[in-house]
Amino acid sequence: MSQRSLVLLKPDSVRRGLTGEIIGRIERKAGWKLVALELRTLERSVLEQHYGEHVGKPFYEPLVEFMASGPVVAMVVEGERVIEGLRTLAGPTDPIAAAPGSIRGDYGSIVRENLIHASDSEDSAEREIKLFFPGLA
Ligand code: RTP
Ligand code: MG
Repeated sequence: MSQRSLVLLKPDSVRRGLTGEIIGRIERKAGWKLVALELRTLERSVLEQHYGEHVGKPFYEPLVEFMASGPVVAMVVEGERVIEGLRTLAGPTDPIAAAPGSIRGDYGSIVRENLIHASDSEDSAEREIKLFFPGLA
């Protein structure tokens, strides 16, 4: 089942020079490919839509501030079961709970600065791809 997922390499990934390493892991997954990729500093309005489900939570404001603090790499990845696969590759939200071998498990220690976002469902993927790459066929 071929799917598409929206991935953001968060500002900590870009600042720490980890984007090549992370993109490489994604590209090496058999049958997955990049169909869009851009380095972009996100407007608050885009982040408010992207993280709308978290409005009102205590971590919301610092999260939006962090995500706007520098450029991110936004991309769309296409391939077999890519939504579940990218969540597995990323590891759980808390990098300390994430297994070594996962991106968050290998490189993170702070919940907010957990390196990568990947769509969590087909509905989220559709909404997020429209938000970040409205022109993508
Ligand atoms: P994401 O949406 O970024 O892919 O991450 P996720 O699904 O694994 O986690 P989610 O629950 O959607 O939370 C979104 C992002 O908010 C930050 N966060 N901070 N307690 C905290 O300080 C806290 N909880 C969440 C993380 O950056 C998380 O990825
Ligand atoms: Mg999420």
